[in-house]
Amino acid sequence: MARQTQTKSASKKKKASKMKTTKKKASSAQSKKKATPKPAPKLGLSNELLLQMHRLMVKSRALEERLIKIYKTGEAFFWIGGPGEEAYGVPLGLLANKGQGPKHDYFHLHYRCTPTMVALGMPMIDSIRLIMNRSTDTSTGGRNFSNHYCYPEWNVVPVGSPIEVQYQMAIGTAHVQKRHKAGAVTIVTGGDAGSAEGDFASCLVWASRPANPLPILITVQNNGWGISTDYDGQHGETSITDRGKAFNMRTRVINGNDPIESYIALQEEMEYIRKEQKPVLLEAKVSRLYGHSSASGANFVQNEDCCINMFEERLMRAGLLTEDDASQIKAEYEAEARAAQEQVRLEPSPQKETLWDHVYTDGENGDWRKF
Ligand SMILES: Cc1ncc(C[n+]2csc(CCOP(=O)(O)OP(=O)(O)O)c2C)c(N)n1
Ligand SMILES: [Mg+2]
Repeated sequence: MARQTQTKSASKKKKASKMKTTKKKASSAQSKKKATPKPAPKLGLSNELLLQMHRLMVKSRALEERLIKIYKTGEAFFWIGGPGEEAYGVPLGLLANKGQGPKHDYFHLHYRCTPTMVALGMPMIDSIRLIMNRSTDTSTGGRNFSNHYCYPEWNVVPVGSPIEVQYQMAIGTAHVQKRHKAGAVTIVTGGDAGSAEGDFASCLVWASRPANPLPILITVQNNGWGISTDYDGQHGETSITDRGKAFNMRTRVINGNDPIESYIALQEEMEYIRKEQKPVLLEAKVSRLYGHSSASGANFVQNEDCCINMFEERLMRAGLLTEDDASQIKAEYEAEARAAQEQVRLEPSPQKETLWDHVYTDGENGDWRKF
């Protein structure tokens, strides 16, 4: 009996101490939870990323507006660029696997991709050297238009002036990447009007062959215009991406004026391409904030949506940015762009001796006079 009582009381004690331990565990878990509160991201992405994207968007806009001023004051012959496409172009640059060679992503860009280049890390002065045609311009040696970038170290192949040829060329790097099996993708960008050209159709055909589909992100930045011809009069298809459906290709239309939607969509589509090694056709609806180019005046267009203004309003409502922060960031980048222009003014123009550098025919410098 005594033994029984002892056993009972021992088991009671054990139970009690077990309960205590469980309670202790629960309360320590609670206190741990309290010690490291994880605020849910207010706008779907981390606050750091949102503020990083905002800064890069403002930087890209400040650079483009400086390029326009350089043109308007007669210090450049021509301007074309991407103000209005920051909310789409910046996420595209941030999400890339940057580097040289087929194990990294390839970029076949067009002339509205300053936001992507800024997100990749291009210094402002590079773009200013290009538009001011200085020999220090690393993209073209001072011999091409603004926004015609070339960065072999980041797989940014030279931007061409004939529109859409990049869609055909992109097939080549996508083929190589597929063979390397490193999960890298080829990214090709262009405009809505240009999608009428044969190169675009060829790209859809070659990207989607069932025997060898390619890891390629085919994008169209649809601003509703081809110089002065509007979209509605030219396109029988409702969306440009509808054309991808005929090739059983994964397609997506996004609001390219929304950096959060753009980032999330691009991340999902790039992950799909890396994993499945198949193409995606993506259309981003964007604004054209300064018209086509300097050929159409390069003046601010009042009735277009401005992605930076809209993003700043959201960041302010979420308590992530104040008006003072926004004007300070803008002033900082405007000053950087102005200082870069002042430096570039002192740099030399290309000389006649270098005219045929990097031009090759049959392995020789291609002086057309000697053909
Ligand atoms: C092969 C070729 N045809 C015509 C032109 C002249 N051109 C330059 S830009 C442009 C409009 C392109 O519009 P879109 O593709 O929508 O791009 P956006 O300029 O609107 O971004 C045209 C026709 C050219 N550069 N190359
Ligand atoms: Mg267009």
